[in-house]
Amino acid sequence: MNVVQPQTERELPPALIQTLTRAKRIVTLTGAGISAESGLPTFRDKLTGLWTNYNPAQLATSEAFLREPDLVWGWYKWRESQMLAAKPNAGHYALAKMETQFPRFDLLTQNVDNLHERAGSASPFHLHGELTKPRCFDCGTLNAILPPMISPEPEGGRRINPPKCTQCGGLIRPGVVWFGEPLPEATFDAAVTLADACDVFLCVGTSSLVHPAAELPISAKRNGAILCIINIEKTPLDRHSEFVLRGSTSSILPLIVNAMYRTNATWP
Ligand code: BJW
Ligand code: ZN
Repeated sequence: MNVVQPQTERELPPALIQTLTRAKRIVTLTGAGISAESGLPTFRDKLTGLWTNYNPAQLATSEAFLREPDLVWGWYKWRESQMLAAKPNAGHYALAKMETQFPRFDLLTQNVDNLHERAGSASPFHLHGELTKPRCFDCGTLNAILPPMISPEPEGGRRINPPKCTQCGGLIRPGVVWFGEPLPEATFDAAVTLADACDVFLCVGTSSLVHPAAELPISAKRNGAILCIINIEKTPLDRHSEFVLRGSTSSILPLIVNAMYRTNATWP
């Protein structure tokens, strides 16, 4: 485990840049930390995390939705309004750039905010769904008629009744994966295959506490990948990783891209 806090390109471990440049396949897994500097709260941060003020069991489970659908739908509408107002940051743009420069670069994300796409990433694998894709709780039909909520919502949301499914009358639910629910099967299977075949696995802005996503880097490592963590805090994966870069994704990812491709680009 090699822990560094790089402020400049020169402070990046040369062995990391060499490893990345030589890699045939790179897989990156992102979490809420990459969107934190776009103004979206993470989940578990002690001061600003979403779950400092809200109880996940009350909001991020199907039982909660069935018990109080208006509370849960309203909370997600508030989150959606935050996401629509947010802009991708330099970390998102750096990953989009890597994807265009690197022959085989796959992006797995636990985030539901679509900021990777808005930064130009072509087709990230959405392990925990997408907030912009609500669907029927009962029959799964995608709810295409809902316009995105762009009006600001009060902090924490308000009670809003979810719309009804036009096919079966069931409740429309947020398009995310809640605790106790399986991840989208084809997406997760593809993620496992990619993780197990990559040379380098980057874990970016995730606490690595939520399963089964947290198993992907471990599985990649078991299959011979080099692990690299980018995070402002320690994570349980650090001790398994060859490289631990301590710092914000919006500063470190651009440093890596500039070092790999010998550019001096500035990032929005
Ligand atoms: C920065 C930064 C900056 C900040 N720069 N860094 C095995 C063991 C134990 C438990 C389980 C297990 N297998 C399954 C479970 C149960 C459960 C689970 O994992 N529980 C654990 C919490 C203990 N998992 C599940 O229930 C999953 N389903 C499942 O396993 O189903 C099985 C099944 C099979 C067949 C039939 C039925 C069931 C589903 C998990 C779904 C997770 N959903 C959520 C909510 C999504 C919707 C929403 O947005 O509301 O997904 S939970 C939440 O956590 C969200 C995130 O995607 C996920 C991960 O969080 P993330 O992204 O890592 O955020 P944080 O806040 O934790 O961390 C942010 C990090 O960024 C921190 O490290 C900061 O330091 C860092 N950071 N700013 C760099 N600027
Ligand atoms: Zn339906």
